Amino acid sequence: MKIQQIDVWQKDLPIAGPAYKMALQTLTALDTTLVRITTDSGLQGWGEVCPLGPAYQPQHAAGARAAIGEIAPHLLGENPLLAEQVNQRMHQALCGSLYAKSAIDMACWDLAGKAYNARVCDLLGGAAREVIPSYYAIGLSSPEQAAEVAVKKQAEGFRRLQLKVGGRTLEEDIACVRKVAENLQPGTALAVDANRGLNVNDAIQLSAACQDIRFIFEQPCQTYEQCLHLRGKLHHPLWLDEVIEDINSLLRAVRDNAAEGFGMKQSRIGGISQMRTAREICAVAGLPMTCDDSWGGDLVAASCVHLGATVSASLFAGTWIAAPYIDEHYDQQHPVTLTQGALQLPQGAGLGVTPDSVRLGAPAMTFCL
Ligand code: 0XW
Ligand code: MG
Repeated sequence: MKIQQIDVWQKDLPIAGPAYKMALQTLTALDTTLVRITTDSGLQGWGEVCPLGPAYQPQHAAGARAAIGEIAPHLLGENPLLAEQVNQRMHQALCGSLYAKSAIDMACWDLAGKAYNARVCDLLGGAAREVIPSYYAIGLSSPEQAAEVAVKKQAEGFRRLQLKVGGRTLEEDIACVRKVAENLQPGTALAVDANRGLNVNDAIQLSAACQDIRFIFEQPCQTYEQCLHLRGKLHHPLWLDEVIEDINSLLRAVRDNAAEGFGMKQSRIGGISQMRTAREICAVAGLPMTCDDSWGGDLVAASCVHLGATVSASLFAGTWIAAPYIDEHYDQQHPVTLTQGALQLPQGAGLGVTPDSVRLGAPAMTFCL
């Protein structure tokens, strides 16, 4: 099998409802990139990458398309079923830009599923579950608003909530954590996620002020070193997210005993192939993880659900998807949707989601043999 053609689409993803507010970013719309690989056998595989705006991490939508444009000509004629070889060719064509490469990697896994008539989760070792627990991220808001969302989302079936903090006074953060905690049902887990928005002092003080409340403290400070400095000074398990930029940084964090868990975003580390490695590292280290991404539509969502399905129950903390903030589905017949706070594994070969290319319109770029 050979890659015959690579098509690339740009698509706007306006946020349905209020802006998505985190410590260092407020978002009202996202810009996503869809990739379709067509092979000489006629099979097609799809991928997607959607950075969380241009300032969240060293990734941005136009950069993803530019990187894919640099890489694509070097992939024509390659066998997409040889994922490792495709990744090596991508690294030979372009250094870095793992997020952009994740869309190509995803399309190769989608293709492999179609070629072997298997779901991506089955190619990854099999699904430990067919219904994958999700979690809901409560954006920066007042204590009352955050508590209201917490009550509503638990009523919808979510059993893990992530509360955004940071980028405001410590008192506001403490008040929000306490108010949400008062409204947690027994069995609902809480993650307090600063998205790097706290300094070391405030992180220590927030943990101390809320030491009577059970939560995991996710990515409190800007840098790996600042988070490492917190070790032994917090009253809560520390999870890392944004600073885990690739497999090597995950290995370093495990070696340094830097965290009790990880908020993993598949595009940041390079896609499904890399997330499979991250899953194995976390399993060996006995450290829990989420299977998320920064943003994205049905393709990203399906990829995260397939990955989440394969993480062992004792180490799986949930799969977040952006669907609650997106008004449309790429594949009307097989949308990836939330039900009772959980996600149904897409059925069908590969990702189980096939965007309607007619609705997408003309590709922004096409590369062909
Ligand atoms: C909640 N997420 C997985 C979605 C947003 O991209 C932020 C992210 C996080 O946990 O930081
Ligand atoms: Mg996070």
